[in-house]
Amino acid sequence: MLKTIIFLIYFVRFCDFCIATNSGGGLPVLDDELEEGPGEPEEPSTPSTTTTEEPEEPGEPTTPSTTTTGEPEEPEEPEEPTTPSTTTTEEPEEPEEPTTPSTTTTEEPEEPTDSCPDATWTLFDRGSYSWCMKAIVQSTQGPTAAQNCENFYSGSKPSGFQTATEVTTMIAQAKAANNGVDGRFYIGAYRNAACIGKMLTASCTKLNSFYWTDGETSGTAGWIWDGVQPNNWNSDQNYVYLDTSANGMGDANGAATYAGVICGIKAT
Ligand SMILES: [Ca+2]
Repeated sequence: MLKTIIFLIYFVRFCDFCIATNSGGGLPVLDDELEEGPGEPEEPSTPSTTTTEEPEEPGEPTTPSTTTTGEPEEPEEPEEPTTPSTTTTEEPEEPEEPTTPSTTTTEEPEEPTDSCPDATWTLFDRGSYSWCMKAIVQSTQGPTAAQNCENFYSGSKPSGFQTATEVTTMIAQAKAANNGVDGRFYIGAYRNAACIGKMLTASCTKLNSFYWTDGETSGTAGWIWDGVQPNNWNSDQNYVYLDTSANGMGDANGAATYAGVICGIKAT
């Protein structure tokens, strides 16, 4: 019975189908059903990302370009230490040259600032020291001249002459001290033992027959002799005088009395 019913239903539907088909009416029912039917579930659209997400084939390991580009680079040589600059900075500064000029200046002997006993003495710069001279007008013989200096000013002695200038200067001073009258003044000189009793010879000359007795004067520049002097008249002239009229010196016997003595002393 059930089968019969199913058959009938099927038949009816089939018949309708046939009718519809035969009448050329198409398949409205079927279409409706098809249209009304639930759409086929859309195929899950394969996400386009799939392709993108497709894991990239792992590329060949990118061999470092350096490898392919060529020979392996040689390891860089260590930079050489920049010796030049180092040398420059480390170069010791040259010591400054000593300023010799100023040093020389300071080492120069100072100009004499010493003074004489008083203004009547004449000051002479002898380089390493200063020397004072004064013409003492007091009649004297040779042997007593030294005592006259000491009596006049303690420590002074008959003076020698370091330079020709000292000679000419003291000639003028002596004459002035003697009121402008020329005269002879004993000085600090005495005949050398080797030349006593001798005239001028090859070994006893104008420059070595006598020596300076004041203990300070040196050299031969002060030996300014007058004319034929020293002539050692009678072979006993061992003293020396300064003659203001002759502008030079002469030797004499110490027994002769003269106008005075030229005294000298170191400036202080
Ligand atoms: Ca003489």
